[in-house]
Amino acid sequence: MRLEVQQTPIRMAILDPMKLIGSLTSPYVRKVRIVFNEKKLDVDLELENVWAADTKISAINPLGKVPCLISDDGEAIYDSRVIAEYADGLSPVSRLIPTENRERAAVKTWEALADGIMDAGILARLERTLRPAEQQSQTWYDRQMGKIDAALREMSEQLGENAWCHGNQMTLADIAVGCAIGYLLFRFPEVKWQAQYPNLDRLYQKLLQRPSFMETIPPAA
Ligand code: GSF
Repeated sequence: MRLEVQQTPIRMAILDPMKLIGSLTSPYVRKVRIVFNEKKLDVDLELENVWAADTKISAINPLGKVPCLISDDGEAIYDSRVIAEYADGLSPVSRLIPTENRERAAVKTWEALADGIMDAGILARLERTLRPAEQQSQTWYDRQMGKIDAALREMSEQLGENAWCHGNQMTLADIAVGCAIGYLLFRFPEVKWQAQYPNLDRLYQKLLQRPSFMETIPPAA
């Protein structure tokens, strides 16, 4: 009997490595860099100044914002919440978002709250840095700072004496919260959240023990 050896052609897709477009000062970029690090996934960071006149960011993200991930198939993935979820699904290592629907929503609500601090902080900062002095609105600035105060209070209440924001291990909730309060330290040192909310400070100090957080502290200046 003749043995037929079936030859199946081996097809290998040539994929480029994933690339993350971002800056070292953006808290959203920090969040996704930490996610990649915790997931033990390699991603090259390509620095882009979205405020520079010659930025090419809108060629890949029409919203002109970072972070933007170029996946290995060459497609753009944004924004930071989508990138974080995508990265979490790439590997089973260190699950950061629970699969169970209600728990997933809880972790993503933490993320929305933390991102909301970044959103408000950035709006408040742009009001002071980009807008000419005579056009600046104190009411608008105070409105954004009020959101930051309310979100910090909520985070502190929700965290209470728990070790982590959700469940009994680190999740995307803790990463997002860490990036939001780290951003306040960086851009709004006058907001005294550490003294006001010692439990948030305890969480932040614990997160700083991790290389993923240590290595992504925004550069001074
Ligand atoms: C926000 C990204 C963002 O505002 C996300 O990725 O989660 N919802 C988005 N990025 C800022 C950089 S930063 O201040 O962190 C950005 O790219 N701004 C440029 C612009 O034109 O708004």
